[in-house]
This record gives sequence, structure tokens and C-alpha cells, in this order.
Amino acid sequence: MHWSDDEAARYRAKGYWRGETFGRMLRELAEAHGPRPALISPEARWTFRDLDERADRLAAGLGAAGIRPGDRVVVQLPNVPEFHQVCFALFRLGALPVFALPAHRSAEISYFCEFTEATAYICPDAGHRAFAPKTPAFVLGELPEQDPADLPGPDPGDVAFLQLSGGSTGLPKLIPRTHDDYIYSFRASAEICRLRPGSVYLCALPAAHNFPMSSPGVFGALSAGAASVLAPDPSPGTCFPLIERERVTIAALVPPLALLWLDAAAGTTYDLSSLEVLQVGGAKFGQEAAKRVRPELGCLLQQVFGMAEGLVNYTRLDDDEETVLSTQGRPISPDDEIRILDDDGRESDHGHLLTRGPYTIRGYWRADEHNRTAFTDDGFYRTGDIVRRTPSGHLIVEGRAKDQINRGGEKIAGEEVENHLLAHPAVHDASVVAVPDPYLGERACAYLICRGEPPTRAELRAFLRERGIAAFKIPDRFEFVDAFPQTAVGKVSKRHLRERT
Ligand code: OOB
Repeated sequence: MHWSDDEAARYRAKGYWRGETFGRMLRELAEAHGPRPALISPEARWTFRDLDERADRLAAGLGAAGIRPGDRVVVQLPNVPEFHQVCFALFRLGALPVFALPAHRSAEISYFCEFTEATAYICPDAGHRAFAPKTPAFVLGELPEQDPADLPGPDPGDVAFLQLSGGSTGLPKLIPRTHDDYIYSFRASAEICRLRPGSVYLCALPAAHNFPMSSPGVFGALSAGAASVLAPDPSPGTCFPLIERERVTIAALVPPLALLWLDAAAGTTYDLSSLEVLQVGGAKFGQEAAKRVRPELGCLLQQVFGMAEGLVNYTRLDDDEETVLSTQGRPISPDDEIRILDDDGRESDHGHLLTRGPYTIRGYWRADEHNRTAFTDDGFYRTGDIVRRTPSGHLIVEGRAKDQINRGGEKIAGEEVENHLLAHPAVHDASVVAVPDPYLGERACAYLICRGEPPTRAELRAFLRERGIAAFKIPDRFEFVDAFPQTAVGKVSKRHLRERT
């Protein structure tokens, strides 16, 4: 489930994989940019030197507490500098962070801890310990620091962390990313976004998500010697004052937040003039909204179409207006291979997107059976996205063939929520599909076939909350039906269900 030796040699020869680890990268950054600001939050300002030293102290403390190279550690933290301190401490130890989102609750956290056999869970407060009662927890504010020790450190080809897949199956899949491949993806991204030591990146989305982590995200900003501002939440009320105070030059948002910012920018008294680029991605950004960015926020728009599995596409800062407004960008790397297949499996410029390249995984972590269908025999990842390719090689996302709801950038696997609904005694069958929404793009609708009197919608919501799933996965709508439409082979036809609404 790895790149072949030949491919690895090619990616090295081309200079994509530089034989660097996160730990050494930060050390070199601290040497080059020591006193410059690296991480800024409303409460804290850490220089590159601070981050480097604190990562060392925490690595020593976690090592003394029993965390070993190769161990998995579930990390669930808000946007605070300690999040990145924890990342680099674990990277230096050679332990693998498993990146949970702040919205995850007991169902997700206990699954991550059990499936990865995690030796620790790093969480925001003592209340979270209950999500994984059997896993030793470290709580933000009480992280074990001590004098630095000499650590052997991992190899550049080793897996650095496990990232979460958006998911289309009953249980979330984990994505193994190596030092070599991930560092390449964000260094190249930082270049595409023209980050430089004077740039200021605003991390308003959850820091653990791939977009604000590496596209170019906080890691890309660090790699360029630029500062990152960590916003506790993405609202204009929180972010606009931070943009003014820190002279933010680039920010990343999902489409519903971009709409919110556009509306708020009209009446704001905050000075947003430092903003050069607004990146929008994670879900399709409609052309009408895209048109508003430059006149109303006074900055360039960059569309970003990426996935935690690897491939990331950007519109370039010097692309013409039409391309920026109407496409979701083109791949980072000249060696990102794009294969588009029609429904009959023939190469086309419109259809199912498959991809292979220097930073796209070859298999999910410990998921051999799923990998046989998620990847082709020659190593292409089936993204589940339906795209069109323009003559310039830009991609336009036109739809999706996977069982997933994209709720304003937050991904929901239909089957995962269905399994929770099926645990309700009155639910005979369940099918969760996307329904269009003017603000979020899509919302989730659960179609249910019930035994006898159906439960109320409030009861169903309470039931799902009780099961400990993240709030964004709770369907926005419940519809009660007698039967599901079927496909020719007798499976539930989600396409027909979607068309009902
Ligand atoms: C990003 O990553 P994930 O792993 O949460 O979700 C990936 C999926 C894609 O396969 C696609 O279905 C959808 O999200 N998506 C978009 C999109 N960007 C992502 N669909 C339409 N238009 C877009 N611009 O979402 C992600 C990772 C890195 C950078 C940016 C986004």
C-alpha cells in the first residue's frame, strides 16, 4: 500500500521528496527565522524559536510519560498554538497524531482510540476524557513538558500522522501521510500562494483539517517563514478584528463562511485592506458568490479543490478572471496524474476523477478490503468526484458519485448515520442523502421506514445526540416513507431519493 521503489526514486530525483522530517524542518526554520512570529492567537504570540523549544520540551515530557515511536495519539484540540506544539512534539518522537475534529463526540473519539489502539488522547478539557475512558488522556493546559532529550527521530519516508477521510463508508477511514509527501504538498502550496516571511495566514477553519493545515495552511506558512493567526472561531466578529490587528494577508474559508464574510464586509468598520487572497474550498463555490469576492472584499479569490487523501488543486494567482470564477483549479504538481473516466470506464474529459501522484496515498490505514475498491490496481485513488477538465487542465467539480453529503465543507458519510439510525427500535430502514441548500450547498435528509408509529423528529435528534455523534452529522430533515425507490438490481436508489426533494 505504498509507492513503488521506482516511483519513490522518481519523486526524489525530481526534488519533490527532499528527505526532510517535520522535526528537522522546524529546527531549521527556528535557525532561519528565530525571533519572527510563527503562531499568534488572541492570547499568545509564539516565535519560531518558541515553537521549536516548546515542541522539544513537550516531546521530552510525552516520551517520559510513555509515548513511544510508532504509537498513535488521538489529538483533538481547538485553534491554539499548543495544537501545533503537540503536532511537532509527536513528530519528533516519531509518534503519530490521529487528527480528530473539535466537533467529534464519544462515538467518533472512542472509535479512533480503539481502532488505532491509541496510547493517549490529547483533549481540550477534562470533560472530554469521558469520550475515551480507557485511553490515558492529556488535557490542554496540563501538557507534560520537561527538559529536552535527544531523540533519534523518524525517517522522512515514515508515516507522520493519520488524517481523517471525509468518509463514505460506515466507519471513518484513516489516511497515512508521510513526512516526505506531506512536506512536499505544503511547500509547493506555499509557493503557489506566494507566501513569504512577511505574509500572515489566518487559520479560521479547524486547524486539524487538511485545508487549513497544508493548503498551504499553517504548515505551509511556517515553511515559508510566515506567521499564522489562529482564530478561535471563523465568524466575521472574531476574524475581522484579527485581520485588522495582525494585518492578515491570506485567509481560507469554506463557501458558507465566505458568504457570511461578504455580507459582513459591506458594513464593517474594520480595516481589511491587508487581505491579498481569500481561498475558498472544501465544497463548490458558486460562480455568483465567487464574483463578489474581489469587489466586496478587495482581494483576489483562489479556489481550492482538495482532499485529505492527497490531490489539491488551486486556481493560480495570475489565472484570468473567468478561470478563477468558473473552475476549482488545477493540480499542485506536474506529476499529479489525472485520469477521468466516463460511466463505461473510457478515458474522457468529463466523468469520474481518479488520481495518482507524489502526495496522494496508495491506501487507507489498515483497510485492505476497502482499498481494493477505493484504488485501482495501478495505484490510482478513486476520488468519488465527478469533474470536467478544461483545455487548460483546470478542473470543474460537477457532482459526486460517493455516498457522502458535503454540508458546507463538512463531510458526512451517509452509511455512518444510517447505522446509528438503524439502532433505534422504531426504525426499520434508513437512507441518508444530500438535499440542496442555498446557504450550505447541501444539507442531510434522512428517509426512514418505521415500524408502527414513527418517532418525532425531536426524538430522533435526541437519540442521535445520545449516541454521541458530532452535531453536524445529525440530519437537518427527516422524511417518513413506506418504501425506498430501488435500482435495477434492487439496491436503494439514493439518486431517486435525492430527486424527490
Ligand atoms: C477538503 O478535504 P476533505 O478530505 O474534507 O474532502 C474532500 C472532498 C473532495 O473529494 C470533494 O468531494 C470535496 O471535498 N471538495 C470540493 C471542493 N473541495 C473539496 N468539492 C467542490 N469544490 C471544491 N472546491 O475538503 C480539502 C482538502 C484540502 C484543501 C481543500 C479542501
